[in-house]
Amino acid sequence: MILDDMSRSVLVLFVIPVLLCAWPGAYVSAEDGYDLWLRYPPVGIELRAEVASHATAIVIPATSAPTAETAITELRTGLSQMLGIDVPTRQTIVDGAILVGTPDSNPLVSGLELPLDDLGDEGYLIRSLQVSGTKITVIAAKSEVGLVYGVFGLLRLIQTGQDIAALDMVNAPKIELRLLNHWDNLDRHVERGYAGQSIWDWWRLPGFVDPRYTDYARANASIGINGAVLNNVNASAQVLSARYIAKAAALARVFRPYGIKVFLSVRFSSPVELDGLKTADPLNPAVRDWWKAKATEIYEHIPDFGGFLVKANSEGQPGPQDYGRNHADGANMLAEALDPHGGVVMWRAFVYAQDNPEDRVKQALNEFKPLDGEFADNVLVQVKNGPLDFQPREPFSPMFGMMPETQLMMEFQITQEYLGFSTHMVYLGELYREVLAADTFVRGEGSTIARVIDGTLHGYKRTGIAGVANIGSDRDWTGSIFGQANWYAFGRLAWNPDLSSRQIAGEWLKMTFSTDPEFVGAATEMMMRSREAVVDYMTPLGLAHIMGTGHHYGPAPWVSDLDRPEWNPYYYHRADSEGIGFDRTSQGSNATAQYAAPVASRFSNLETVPEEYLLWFHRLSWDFQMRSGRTLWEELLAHYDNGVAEVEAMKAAWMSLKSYVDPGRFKKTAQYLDIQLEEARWWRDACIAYFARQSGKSLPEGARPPDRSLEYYMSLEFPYAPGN
Ligand code: GCW
Repeated sequence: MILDDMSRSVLVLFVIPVLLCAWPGAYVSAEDGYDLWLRYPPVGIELRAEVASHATAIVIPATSAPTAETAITELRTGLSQMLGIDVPTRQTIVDGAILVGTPDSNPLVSGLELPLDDLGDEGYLIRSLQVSGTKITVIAAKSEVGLVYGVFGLLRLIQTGQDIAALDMVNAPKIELRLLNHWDNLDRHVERGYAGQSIWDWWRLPGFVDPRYTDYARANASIGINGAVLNNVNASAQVLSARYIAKAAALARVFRPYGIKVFLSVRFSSPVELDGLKTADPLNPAVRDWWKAKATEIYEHIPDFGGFLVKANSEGQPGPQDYGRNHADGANMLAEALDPHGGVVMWRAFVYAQDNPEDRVKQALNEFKPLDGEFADNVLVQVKNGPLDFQPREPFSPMFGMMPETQLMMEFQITQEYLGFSTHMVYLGELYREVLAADTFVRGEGSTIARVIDGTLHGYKRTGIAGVANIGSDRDWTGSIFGQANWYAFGRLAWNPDLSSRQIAGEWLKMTFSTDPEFVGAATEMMMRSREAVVDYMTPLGLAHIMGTGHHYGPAPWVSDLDRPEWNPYYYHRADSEGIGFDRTSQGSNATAQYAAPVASRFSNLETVPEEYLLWFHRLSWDFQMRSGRTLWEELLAHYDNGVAEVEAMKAAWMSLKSYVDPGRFKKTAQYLDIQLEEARWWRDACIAYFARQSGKSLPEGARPPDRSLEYYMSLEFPYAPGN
């Protein structure tokens, strides 16, 4: 049958969607997770007419700049798919139209005299209005990228089934730099990546521009992410060669209309490695000139280049200390090169040294505190959320709040290096919120981490937050369906660190699967308990860093023979017949003294320390009486058991939701939960077997003994674990 264009559009836009909606068991195409939270399934029949009456047309000027064009295309795509009609664009207002524009680009918008002053460069306003008797919805912003965010904001309301008849909202990001950090190497291996290879096909760039880059940009823009550091912080100097700058420029061209800037991780010794300079000493004039020329070269190709991320004098990376200089000398030299072009330097604070006998968790603040106030205005110091390294749970890093003269930005990890890789369901919205809501007390009560990093506590001019990406070449982007929720939650919290993690989980579920309240309720519960579950079956009561050496997969609390003391799990728990835990009170390493007095005293005092941090700060006998009345040994077991039971409950919850989820995504998640359950049991059994041996304690009455011997668990090896 040959269809003319008209009939074809009728079929595609009206008939097929209607048929599909009338047949509940059908899916538009096999779902494989590629579409993330931007699937735009047809709006339920009961809401469709209502939504359609507020989306009769999109009103835009005759010509628009590329970023506004992005906003319009996204709005049209989303609405047309959800409503099953082709929503037209036009230049004049009609009843039920959506007017999209900035006052500068559209007189219809400026004529409305909307209160846009407080929206900043990226915020938006959405309002339902009557204009001379015609009802319209306006999406307005001062800048075009604000329109992109506004469009995704309106689409989200529709996707999550909210009423759009009487809208009046303003929304602006609280943090300026909202970035993904890709730990992607130029050979496409992703350090700590569990979702396949790097999505950057470096070799074929810039000639071949994979359409996937556009989808990446769309997904990020839809949650407010506005920058991407393309390459690993363990950086190759090559990324600054002319060849690679051209490749990065090709990506920047794709991202630009979505408001996303490109950043690069740079290797401090690049002048030596790329151009044979004798030194990379930051105070050497030839070195300074080299970086200035390099910055100029980059900006010629990428005029809106964001800046550099630097890991220096950390885990073997070169840095200013190789030349007797300090972190500020290094950062400021790069900052000087970028400043004329508007770029920033993000200098990482993840430093600790093998030859430093000091407690590892104290080293970063010790090293950076004397430099407070020394960093240039376009430098941000990027701090991991905890003082150790992305554990299932850590207390917040004491750097937050303690360096008021330095612009600190947050580094979260989205990829699950220490949390079971992509096969464990762990909703990190909970972890992020726990950190952001933590109170540093540095300026009295309410001095939360969120207020440190949004700049309000210390009056920062520049603010930022970064998430180490969990994205790779897998079809579903993150190696698992529920891993997408962590990317989503990171973006939403980067935009507004005060959002509730429960609300974000609900939003994501509705957009990703179904708006059915039964589904959303049960699946939200499952996600919300998943983070505590992983803490319980891996590192309860403040334990940390007891994962397998190198790959960090599975339990290995017994490791105690590595050269670097602080790489040994034993360093962190010190379990023996006397007790367990790391004494960080004034009797021990005194790490507690790095926090503001009220926090220090809360953590130091056994009466007040939160039990979830108990063994992080205290070393206690196995018979120590816990608040539950159990001994510490019994309590530890109870947590391990609870972790396993929680995964069992998560699995059961998921199985009960089968009718709401398409077969592909359902089955994948179910299989992953089986893996998670098996591994939760492995974690429990291996840790219990080991701690029983160290303590000399037998298992309490009724406790299930480990399935295998400790020797068996200790003998396991994982030579091909990914991400290593
Ligand atoms: O978490 C550790 C990882 C390293 C990583 C390092 C860092 C990129 O095990 O793989 O290196 O932290 O954050 O620099």
